[in-house]
Amino acid sequence: MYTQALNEKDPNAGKDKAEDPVLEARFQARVDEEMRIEPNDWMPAAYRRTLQRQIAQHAHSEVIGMQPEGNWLTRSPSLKRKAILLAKIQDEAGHGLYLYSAAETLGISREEMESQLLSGKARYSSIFNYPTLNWADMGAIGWLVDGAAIMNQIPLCRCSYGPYARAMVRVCKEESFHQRQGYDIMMQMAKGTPEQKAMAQDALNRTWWPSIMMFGPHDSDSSHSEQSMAWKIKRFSNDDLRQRFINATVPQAEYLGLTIPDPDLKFNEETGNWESGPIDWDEFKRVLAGNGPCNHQRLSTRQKAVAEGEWVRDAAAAHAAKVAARAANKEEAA
Ligand code: FAQ
Repeated sequence: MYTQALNEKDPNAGKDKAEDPVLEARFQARVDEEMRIEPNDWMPAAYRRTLQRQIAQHAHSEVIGMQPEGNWLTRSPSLKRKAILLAKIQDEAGHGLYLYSAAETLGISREEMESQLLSGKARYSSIFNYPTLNWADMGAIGWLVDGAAIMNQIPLCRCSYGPYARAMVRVCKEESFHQRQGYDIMMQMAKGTPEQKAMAQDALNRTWWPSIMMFGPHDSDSSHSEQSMAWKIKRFSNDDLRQRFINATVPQAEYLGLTIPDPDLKFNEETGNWESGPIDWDEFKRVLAGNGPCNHQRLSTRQKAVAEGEWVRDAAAAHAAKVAARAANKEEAA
């Protein structure tokens, strides 16, 4: 998947001295010329750290993000819906693996990332700390959460770091299917019985603001945006992408006949933007600090799954060792 085998090692790689002005200028010039940075290239230590953090956070989000949907697998309303949901959740596991692999090319091991997640030290997207209370939540997650993810991740296909950018191409294609299946659920519910429509509205009411927060703090409070944009890790600011998402989503809610739970939402004729009311950043900070409605549950479920899967990993490793030993014996005998 990655081309580092073809990418000859830069003799300066590994000597990540951010203070080396010559190497740093050469690096920035490559970024400015839209050339991709590959694992064997020299890069500033802070660039490496930023990507390790962002990609790991992204991978953890995919992995933890399976839980709110897994909650509905056994209660899907039909076999077809169950098969679709199962496929979506499997895609998310795949995205997690892709992303952990991309982060590993930056010199951090998967074990280290996993232990950061399990210890509660690593972040994952705030959206996944909310409960999924009715079936329409599966629709709202696909429509809004995957919709926000696509808005954020399409520009990441042009991220300056090659392995992350390439991983994003497939991820975005799959997110696009996820978004459409979510909107399809919403359409069926919103055009269904009054009770179904009420469930769809309830799911929208609960998912709207957390999905708006997925884009991160306002630009003025975003600690990483300016540098990440200069490095072309990010192509658009948090507020820009949030605005694009709101503009795309408001007409979709109208088509469903649902109301966005923002009494201050208004269309600005001059800018062509749907302007949102104030975002509750105190809630965002609470969730980031580990005090959202499901933080504890989501982390402990993951910790339990890792602990309970230990014997499977041990058995697989023992089997692989036996196969390797047998092959080595055969080679010796021949
Ligand atoms: N939640 O300076 P910024 C998905 C943190 S995948 C938690 O603006 P940055 C698929 C940020 O890390 C969803 N933490 O940071 C799916 C930083 O932390 P620090 C995940 C957040 O990195 C669908 C601090 O706040 N997507 O949904 C959040 O430049 C359905 C300061 O913020 C990605 O990760 C947040 N919402 O921009 C799966 C995409 N926002 O350094 C299952 C890649 C910010 O203080 C079901 N990531 N923080 O520890 C990104 O594009 C960026 O990392 C941003 C944040 C835009 C999220």
